[in-house]
Amino acid sequence: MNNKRVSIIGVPMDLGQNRRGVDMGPSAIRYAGVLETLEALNFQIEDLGDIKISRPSRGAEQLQDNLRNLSQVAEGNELLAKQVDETITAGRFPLVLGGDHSIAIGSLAGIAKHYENLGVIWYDAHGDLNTADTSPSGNIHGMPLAVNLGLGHERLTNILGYQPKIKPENIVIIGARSLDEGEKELIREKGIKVYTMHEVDRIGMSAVISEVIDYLKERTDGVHLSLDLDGLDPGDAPGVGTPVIGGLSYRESHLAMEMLAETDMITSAEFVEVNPILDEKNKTAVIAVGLMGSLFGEKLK
Ligand code: 6HN
Ligand code: MN
Ligand code: MN
Ligand code: MN
Repeated sequence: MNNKRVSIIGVPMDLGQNRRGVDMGPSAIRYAGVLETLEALNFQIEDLGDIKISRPSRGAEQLQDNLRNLSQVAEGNELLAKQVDETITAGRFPLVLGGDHSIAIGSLAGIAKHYENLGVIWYDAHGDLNTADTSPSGNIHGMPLAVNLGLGHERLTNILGYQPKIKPENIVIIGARSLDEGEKELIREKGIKVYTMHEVDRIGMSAVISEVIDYLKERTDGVHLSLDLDGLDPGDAPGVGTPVIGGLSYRESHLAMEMLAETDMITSAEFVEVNPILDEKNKTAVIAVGLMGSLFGEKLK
């Protein structure tokens, strides 16, 4: 990692889905030692604390137009976008800790304005490419990648006043094994590059990441890593709200992070969906911190 100055931003967001507890993700990840790990690697760390997320009032209608908690999710993401934007303007690397994956709406809004061609690595069991029209759940954490392509409700797509945030050809999804029909259609229509579990099984993580690096290197001027812990197999990372069997192992994920570290191409990152209530003794947060260590250049693991 070229940038030695890192700002940690916690986002205790659990309103993009139905299961409570993922709002405690940032504390669990701090408790698992993120600051100590990165400081030991000689990064200069600043912890900006947590973004304020407002709660919906009790009994209020939360699902409007198939978008659960739209206004709270939009408001939280507006605050996050500003914080991330300021961090990059100050020349620092934003490391965002979730929270559910709806927070990728705010982080990418803050990041993408600083690049002509931002690349995005979406490490996830899911595509997160639904809109209110295709979503089976109404959960906004299943929509952030579509939102960043400019598809979806204006309150979400237009954060910081511009859209789209990213181009479809600059996205690579890794680890997908649970895609909804509407998402598959969008992937075909937009030509989004996807390495499903099938490709990982077939050619191995080493070849997948080499291809991803070559692909993004020639077309992007910065790369954001959006890592959903449910990309990993629930045997390794049980503390997630939407687990899908047959996922990436800790070893494969660790290798992916190491190979990315060697390229110095990652310019921002977020680790999301750690849910301590569903976890086993903070295992998933510990794994998240282990992966961050590898991404930031920890050797001999
Ligand atoms: N995530 N595709 C399903 C939905 O409800 O749209 C699951 C989404 C999961 C989202 O894990 O970030
Ligand atoms: Mn996700
Ligand atoms: Mn997921
Ligand atoms: Mn290793």
